[in-house]
Parts: sequence; C-alpha cells; structure tokens
Amino acid sequence: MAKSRFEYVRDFELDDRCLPNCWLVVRIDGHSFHRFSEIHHFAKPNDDRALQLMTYSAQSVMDEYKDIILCYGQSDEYSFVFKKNTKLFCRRASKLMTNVVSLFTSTFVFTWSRYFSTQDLKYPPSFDARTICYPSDQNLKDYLSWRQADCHINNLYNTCFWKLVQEKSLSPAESQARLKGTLSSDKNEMLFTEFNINYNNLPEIYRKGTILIRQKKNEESETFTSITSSNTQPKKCLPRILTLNVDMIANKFWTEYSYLLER
Ligand code: DGT
Ligand code: MG
Ligand code: MG
Ligand code: MG
Ligand code: MG
Repeated sequence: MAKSRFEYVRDFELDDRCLPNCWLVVRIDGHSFHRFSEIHHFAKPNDDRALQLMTYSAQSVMDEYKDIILCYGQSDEYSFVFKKNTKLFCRRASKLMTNVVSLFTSTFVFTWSRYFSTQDLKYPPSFDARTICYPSDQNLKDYLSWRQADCHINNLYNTCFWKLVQEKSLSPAESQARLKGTLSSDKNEMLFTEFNINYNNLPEIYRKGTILIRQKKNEESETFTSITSSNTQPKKCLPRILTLNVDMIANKFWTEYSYLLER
C-alpha cells in the first residue's frame, strides 16, 4: 500500500510495550465513586448490587481475554492479572488497559438494570485504568495482598463509621473524629462492645473482596460439559470461573491454587 506523506506522524507514538516475562496487572477504579455511590443511593458501607455488578463486569472481561489468570475486586476497583508471557496487544500497556477498562465500563452500564432494578442510572459512570508490570511471583502476591489489606482496612473503618452515624446518630464529622487515631483492635472492640458485632463474622465478601480464577485444567474435564434444558447434547463450556472470597495474604491460597502461577 502506498504511503502518504502524512505517514511520518506515526513516529510520534511512543513504544509502551511492557517488559517481557513479567506479570501484567491492569487495575481499573471508579471515577469519583464517592459521588456516584451517593447519587445512586448505594447501601452503606457495602451495596450488594454494586458488588455483584462489578464482579459480573469483571467476569465479562475475563471471558473475553483468556490470558487473564486472576481478577481481584473490592469497592469500586478491579485488578486483572495477565499471564507472564501474554502476547496480547504485543504487551502494549495502553492497548491492554484501554480494552479492559472500556469493556468493563460498557458491561457495567449495559447490565446495570439487571442488578439495580429499582434504581435508574443517572449519568454515565467512568473508570480509570493503569497497567503495572511485576517481575517476580512475590511482587505479584504482595500487590494482591496490598489490595486485600486495603479492602480490610477500609471495610473495618467504614463499618464503624456508618454504625456510629446510623445507630448512634453521630454526624459524619463526629463519627470521623471519634475514629481518628484508633487502631484496628480499638475498632474491633468498639463493634463488639457498642454494637454487638463480631467483625470476623461479617460476610467474607465485604472483608476479603472477590477473587475470580479459572478452574484447573484437569478439574475442568470432569465438569467441562453442561446439559442445557433446551438441548440434551452436552454443551462445550469454557473453563469454569470460580468466585472466591478468601484470604490471599497467607500462603494457604497460593499453595491450594499453585497452578495459577505455573508456567
Ligand atoms: P477517585 O477514584 O479518585 O476518582 O475517587 P473515588 O471517589 O472513586 O474514591 P475511591 O476510589 O478512593 O473510593 C471509592 C468510593 O466509592 C468511596 O467513597 C466509597 C464508594 N463506594 C464503593 N463501593 C461502595 C459501596 O458498596 N457502598 C457505598 N456506600 N459506597 C461505596
Ligand atoms: Mg482515588
Ligand atoms: Mg474510585
Ligand atoms: Mg477505589
Ligand atoms: Mg483499529
């Protein structure tokens, strides 16, 4: 094909291919979800509809991009881990994150009414995205531990904050002042003595966030087929995606699902 004289402008595009042999993580995060959650009357501190819609949207991304080995979500964010040797989009950071975040966002909007049946979507939400390269397995585990620790810290704080506002009639400012400088142990104690809540008994989805992984290959073969009601022929399914709300900080998870980091 003949080149036009304008072709040279291509040279202004920067090469943003990620380093080889590194885990690639794309994290998306809701833009101004403090406002979005207020306007859409999200339950406080955790809205099950919102959490389910986030996870459904993440699952649609995982369905589309087979090189994603694990997703982790909490609050208004989701992280997508691509296998170390992925060749997707020539490992270009901008291609990876824009394709992930736009599919995530369009699915979020497209599917909104399924989860929020009594709440209209008032304006189009958006999400930011970044791509990060992690050279070692330990770096990747530490990244995921960091996000999960963030989930726990925020959830403990928010649980206390909203209990004080909703059940002790403190103003948001008073509740904030009351919690200022408190340690985790103080917050656990407050929940127990003042609200009769054992924090560790709250649903794991709130305390741990949500992990999506693919079932191990040889486990798939046994559960790989499903019979649909309209058709008695076994239907070929994709490797099943497991949804977990478990701890990833201790080694147990990585021992149990060691195949995730293999190859
Ligand atoms: P950003 O990310 O810098 O554009 O700003 P935000 O406002 O999105 O801040 P971020 O991402 O640090 O915090 C997430 C906000 O979303 C936070 O204000 C709490 C809110 N949010 C997320 N999930 C829920 C939920 O299930 N219920 C309620 N009530 N709020 C939620
Ligand atoms: Mg932020
Ligand atoms: Mg946000
Ligand atoms: Mg966030
Ligand atoms: Mg094109």
